[in-house]
Amino acid sequence: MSTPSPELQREMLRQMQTIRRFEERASDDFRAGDIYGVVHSYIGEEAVAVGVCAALERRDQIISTHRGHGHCIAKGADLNRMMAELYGRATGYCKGKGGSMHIADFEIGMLGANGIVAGGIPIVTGAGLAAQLEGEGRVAVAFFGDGASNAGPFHESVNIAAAWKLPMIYVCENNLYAVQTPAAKSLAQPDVASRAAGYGIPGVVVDGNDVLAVHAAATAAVARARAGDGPTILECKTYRWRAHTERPNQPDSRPADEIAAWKQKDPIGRLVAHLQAQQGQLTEDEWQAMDAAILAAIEDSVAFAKASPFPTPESALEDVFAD
Ligand SMILES: Cc1ncc(C[n+]2csc(CCOP(=O)(O)OP(=O)(O)O)c2C)c(N)n1
Ligand SMILES: [Mg+2]
Repeated sequence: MSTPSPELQREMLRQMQTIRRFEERASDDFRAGDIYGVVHSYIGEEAVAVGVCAALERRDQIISTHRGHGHCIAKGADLNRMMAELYGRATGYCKGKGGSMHIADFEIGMLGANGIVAGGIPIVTGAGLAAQLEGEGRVAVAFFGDGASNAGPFHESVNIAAAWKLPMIYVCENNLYAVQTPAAKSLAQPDVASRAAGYGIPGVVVDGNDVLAVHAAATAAVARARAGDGPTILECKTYRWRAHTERPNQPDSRPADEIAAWKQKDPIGRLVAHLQAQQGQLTEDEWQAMDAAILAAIEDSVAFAKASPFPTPESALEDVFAD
């Protein structure tokens, strides 16, 4: 397993903690009524987005899901524009008209979140085809859940990507549930990655709460895609700590002891412990300072959002591409 440099490990820690602090604030502000639409928290799953995106270059492209803030942050999105979008302000990524599930930033290769389960997978497979036709070695990555893996667009996309050897990585975030439905009740086989055999491509299962393991597996899949050898299914076993959405009445029937057990496998705590166990790589003071800087950046993003205007009523008819 390739081990990333201490600098890259600290950067991955910083990104995971940024996602966690962003999500904590987004949940609080949504419950306070300051954020519109809905918020799906990525807390507990941070190692997947960060481990995969750390294996990518800026020019590589990703697509996200309804639970998309983590992917945006890991690909380098601007926190101010993200928070402003959640706050429905004109300075947001979609000028305040999209909200949490529609953040995109083509400049950094983030092709968008998507409120349609499995809806992003064919879109980013098209990006993989474009990358192949351009021939410059870019790769494309689909993030999607265990629930999405049971939808037709997943199978159609993987089939054509395998047949045409597209430079794709299909990253399944298997957090064991689709809303309230346990994966054990909806998947014919426990591992989504085992389906890769049906398409003649590699299927890899990895501990999705171990950012170093995710990064190593993603690095291998990216190398394969860049070399023209085609797609990989990378299944990351993980867990969301919070209910499906942040709505106050959101049901959550998952067993309390199961939630508690997964919190013991905290991806952030694990990397902190790993770095601190190696002399000089992260002192307690450095970790506290890193967290304080992240909290300050989140606070700044909220101040930016609150100081920004709402979109004008007339702007509702701008940026409309069909009527
Ligand atoms: C086509 C479609 N069907 C149903 C829904 C409602 N829905 C939103 S999220 C979700 C579950 C998705 O589960 P999974 O893919 O495992 O992602 P997770 O929420 O666990 O990250 C469902 C059914 C939807 N948004 N789109
Ligand atoms: Mg799921």
